[in-house]
Amino acid sequence: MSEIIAPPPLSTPPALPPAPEPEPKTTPPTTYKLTYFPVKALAEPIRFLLRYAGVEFEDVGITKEHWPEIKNSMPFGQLPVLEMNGKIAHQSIAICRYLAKQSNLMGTNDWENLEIDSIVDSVSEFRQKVSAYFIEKDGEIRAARKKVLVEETLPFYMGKLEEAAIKNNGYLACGRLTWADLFFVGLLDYFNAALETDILNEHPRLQEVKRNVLALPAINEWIQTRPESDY
Ligand SMILES: N[C@@H](CCC(=O)N[C@@H](CS)C(=O)NCC(=O)O)C(=O)O
Repeated sequence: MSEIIAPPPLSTPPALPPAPEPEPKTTPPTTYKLTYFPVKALAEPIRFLLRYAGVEFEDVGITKEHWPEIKNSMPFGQLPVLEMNGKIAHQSIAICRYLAKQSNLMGTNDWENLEIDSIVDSVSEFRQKVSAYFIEKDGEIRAARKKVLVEETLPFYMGKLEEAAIKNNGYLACGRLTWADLFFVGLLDYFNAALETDILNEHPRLQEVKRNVLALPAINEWIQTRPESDY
């Protein structure tokens, strides 16, 4: 009988190098480019919302001279527009609402969102009446429009908004901070410049709305560092 030769002991196979970790799937951050004229006006609520969301954005100010060259390339021939990763959005209120959704500044149900939208639409309605005066070139028409604005339109809208601020405890809707507050306060410099007065003078609860918004750290920092402009 032949001698059974035991097989050599199995040596422990060398440890395989660890499988490479799968590349983490990171979505590149959205790039934001806001295009408007070099003023606050309709773009300022958008800037407030971008700052509140803590995102960096390119802020492009088109001069009056340059505007005719690019007007026709804009979705509805107007500014502001916000480009997000190259996709272009227009209509300032729609843009604000979109940004508010990313920042938890919406209502918590359809009724609350209706409340917010109603305030924003009322502020926008007032803004359009102010603009109709502000952009008018004819001196007589301008004077007539200003008289109506100062004596009727302004007290009416500010009175109604003051009531909203009383009801909502220093905010304009839902009893807490929403994008309606940032929208309104973002437009205040434009209103004050156009009407040459502090439109909140006689409205203490609207002054509180303003204080509440300006006390937000991101907005406060923006106000300190934003470029100077007339309105
Ligand atoms: N409803 C639009 C209004 C935009 C608008 O009126 N834009 C003005 C400047 S505030 C404009 O682009 N004017 C130049 C033009 O119409 O050629 C919005 O809210 O974005």
